[in-house]
Amino acid sequence: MAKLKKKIALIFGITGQDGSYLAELLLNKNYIIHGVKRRSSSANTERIDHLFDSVNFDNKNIFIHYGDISDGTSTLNIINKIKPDEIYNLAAQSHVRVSFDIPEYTADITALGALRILESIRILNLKKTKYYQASSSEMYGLVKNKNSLNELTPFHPRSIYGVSKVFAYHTAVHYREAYGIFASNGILFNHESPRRGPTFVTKKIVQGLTRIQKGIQKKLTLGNLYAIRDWGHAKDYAVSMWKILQYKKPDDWVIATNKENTVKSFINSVAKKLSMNIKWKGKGLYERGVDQNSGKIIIDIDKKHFRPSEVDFLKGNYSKARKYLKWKPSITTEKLIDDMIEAELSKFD
Ligand code: NAP
Ligand code: G4F
Repeated sequence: MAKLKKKIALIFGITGQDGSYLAELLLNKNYIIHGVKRRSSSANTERIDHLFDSVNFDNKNIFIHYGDISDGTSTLNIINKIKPDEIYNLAAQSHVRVSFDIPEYTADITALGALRILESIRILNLKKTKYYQASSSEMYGLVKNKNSLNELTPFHPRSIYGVSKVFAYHTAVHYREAYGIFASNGILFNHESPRRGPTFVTKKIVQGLTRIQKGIQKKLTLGNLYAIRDWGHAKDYAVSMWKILQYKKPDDWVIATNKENTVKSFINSVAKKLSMNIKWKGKGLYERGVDQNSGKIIIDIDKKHFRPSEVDFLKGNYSKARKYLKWKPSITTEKLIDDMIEAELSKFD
């Protein structure tokens, strides 16, 4: 019997949270993976180092290339060399708060980076290459009606990160319509994991409270405690990315859990699991979380962590993905928190 040709995937953003889970998934599906890594002064490959372990993964199936999506020539050259079956564009300046400090850079990477990849596919006339765009619930921004958001809800971004993601979203739709490229958007709501970057709120909370419990940190300083988010697990969301590119036609898909939590309720859940009893006092910038066991203030607020314009509410309706992609989240927020706490505690073993 003829051997089936292995599929080739190219992942921009392979060193990030999602890139690492996606690479694991695709290696297990017998893909050949190419990942693009930008140059940095330290290795910055902690999330993918285990993939080169020849016992668990066949390390002949994964290759890393230096590149940067701010550099159109290198992007085109990599795509030309590999001619992948699937391109996953997960690369971005992905921190919303930081996008207020470096708006031009954020737009260059998060918006124009997507354009550079899609232009490369067009110029190289790669008819069979499918493109996945990591779109974001941050595109919804100012939500008027606090119902679950779906593929038809209008966008009103509240940061240059959100504006850039809207550009990249429409660029993918445009290349689909104008040039017939298989370009799909996954509109992913917040997803977290033990591999989440340390300045995103869930990881900051889990890491901070764990360290406070272990006596190596005194206080956790946060911003807006009342934003509502729909938090899923990155491992589940990597599966959705792959399913989106296996669907019979390119399309746009909301991926979410359809559950809502405030930042404060997330803190309370983490604290409870760590057997910490936090009592809340004060309001606004003077709100404090007091540890009932020690009587000490362990959480306070600093206005530097607020954004000039906030996204107050995000909850996603993933019915379309459930119906057509047969995708649904398998990991609850509670289990996500357990996973994140376990990973933090294991650092003390
Ligand atoms: P992440 O951990 O911040 O990873 C971003 C990746 O992009 C990293 O590998 C990063 O490389 C790479 N990157 C940044 N600038 C680059 C450049 N100029 N050229 C090439 N690569 C570059 O983000 P994530 O949470 O995995 O998210 C993946 C994607 O989904 C992002 O596009 C994000 O905006 C989007 N998204 C995320 C969520 C979420 O809740 N996590 C929700 C919706 C959409 P370094 O490792 O060198 O920094
Ligand atoms: O964890 P966050 O920084 O995530 P945010 O802004 O929702 O963005 C994440 O999800 C998007 C999907 O909707 C992605 F596209 C994006 O790439 C990123 O992964 O903040 C969550 C909420 C915000 O309302 C923020 O104001 O937590 C609030 N918050 C309160 N204190 C804080 C803090 N956020 C951070 N990062 N740090 C704080 O101290």
